[in-house]
Amino acid sequence: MNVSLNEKIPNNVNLSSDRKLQKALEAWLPNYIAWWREMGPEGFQEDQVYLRTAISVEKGGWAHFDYVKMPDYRWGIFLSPPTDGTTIGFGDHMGKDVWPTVPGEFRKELRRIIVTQGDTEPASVEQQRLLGQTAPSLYDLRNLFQVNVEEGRHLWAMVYLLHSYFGRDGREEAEDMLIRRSGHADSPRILGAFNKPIADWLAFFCFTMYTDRDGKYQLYALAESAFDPLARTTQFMLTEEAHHMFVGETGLQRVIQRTAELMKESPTEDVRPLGGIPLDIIQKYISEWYSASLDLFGGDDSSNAATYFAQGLKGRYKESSSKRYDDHRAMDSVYTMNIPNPDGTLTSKEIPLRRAMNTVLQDAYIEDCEKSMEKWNKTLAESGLSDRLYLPSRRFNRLQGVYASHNFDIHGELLSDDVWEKTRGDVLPTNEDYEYVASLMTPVVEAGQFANWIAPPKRGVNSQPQDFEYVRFERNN
Ligand code: BYC
Ligand code: FE
Ligand code: FE
Repeated sequence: MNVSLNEKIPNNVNLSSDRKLQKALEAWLPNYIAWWREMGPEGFQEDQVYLRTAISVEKGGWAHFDYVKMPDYRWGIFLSPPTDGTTIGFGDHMGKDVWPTVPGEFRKELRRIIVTQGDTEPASVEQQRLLGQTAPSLYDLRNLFQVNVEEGRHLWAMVYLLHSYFGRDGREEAEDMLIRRSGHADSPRILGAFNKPIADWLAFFCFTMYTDRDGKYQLYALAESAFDPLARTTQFMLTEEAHHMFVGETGLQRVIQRTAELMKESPTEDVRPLGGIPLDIIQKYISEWYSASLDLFGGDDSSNAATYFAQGLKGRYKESSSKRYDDHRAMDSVYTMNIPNPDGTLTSKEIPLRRAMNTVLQDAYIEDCEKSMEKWNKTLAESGLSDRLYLPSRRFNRLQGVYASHNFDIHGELLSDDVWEKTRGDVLPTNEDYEYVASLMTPVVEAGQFANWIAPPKRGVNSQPQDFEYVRFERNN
């Protein structure tokens, strides 16, 4: 597949052959850069960062590492190569050829999915824009910026689809992507978790662990879409996404490891006097971001989800690329779900499988989250501690879906409003918890040094040594 790296917008979609599209995207480019300068990492725009850039889509060969100033990052448009004779793998049109363009009858749904996906990408950059100022090391600072520039590229990926296939409406949607703001009272981002502040690095690791991981599952669900350009765009995004989850999972692992070390050093296992983050605060942050991320799957019983599946727009996790599912029409099956009655008691109900597709995707996500939890608990066990971390019940602290109607505790038991209000500070971070974590967030900018509350990583980026200068400060400090 032909890769053009020297054009204004690097791409492998032969952009120069479509003058009108190229002009439209080149007109959007300066608006994007203006947004990046205003809402991207604050205070680091002139520094040299050791970043990987996508330069091709071949397996293993796409990541190029070098120093770059973030506003000069080569945000490109890359789709995985087409495969001949691909057919639709699920839903009502199964077996027919995939669509190279958007069929008129599915335009509205596809636009909505692409806009919702696209909106999350700049949102996360906005949420993380101040974190550079308190990074626990140059290694972590660089990883933050890597995640940020790649989320910027994911926005490009969705904007390319909007510009190419949705005409004037698409161009307007692309403009709006740069107008909404995370947490803004009048024009917020679309989904809940993308309007929450990410105020400290523990929240950042939870976000990349749990919220980026929702991204992984949503992208997998789109990676086999009947709309082929969407499928191939999301396939390539998934190669970058893997790093975001690495940052989250290993970030939390390093915090937990350091806390375990400090607990062993402390006569009372209290890590506060030693400047560590207590396990119960780590647990509360996990519970907060895990439950907020479960909300991103949408309604548990959803007619939208049924429509998307029927039309072949959105499948399950590795729908037909794995052996997970053998019935790709999902017409006659049911999914059994515990649904709250008006009084909050639960009744087991069967709902048509297609309507439960958000929950089925969420099941795969939860399985994945449990694996990371096991790894972290192994770290605690190996340190000789009996404490364990856990994932709360999927009913806990929900704002979307069937469980949003009542309060459920971490075990999934019903709570009255009164008891919930009295006990929420035991299971979710309090202002004091946030303040304590904030008090530890002093920046560490010497190469090879790490803040006291986090263990160093096992290895450097791209096999670089531990004391590698991942960020070269160019400004006059
Ligand atoms: N907050 O049928 P329903 C990522 C709305 S993350 C606010 O229940 P549906 C990333 C919904 O819009 C992945 N509103 O849900 C991670 C609808 O509103 P309207 C992002 C919510 O449509 C980190 C109503 O509730 N990608 O990439 O089946 C860093 C009822 O809809 C929420 C996608 O999400 C919420 N949490 O499913 C960077 C994929 N949940 O229309 C990036 C594209 C639901 O009635 N999106 N609502 O006003 C979708 O596939 C679906 O829209 C959803 C919702 C899964 C989000
Ligand atoms: Fe992304
Ligand atoms: Fe991501």
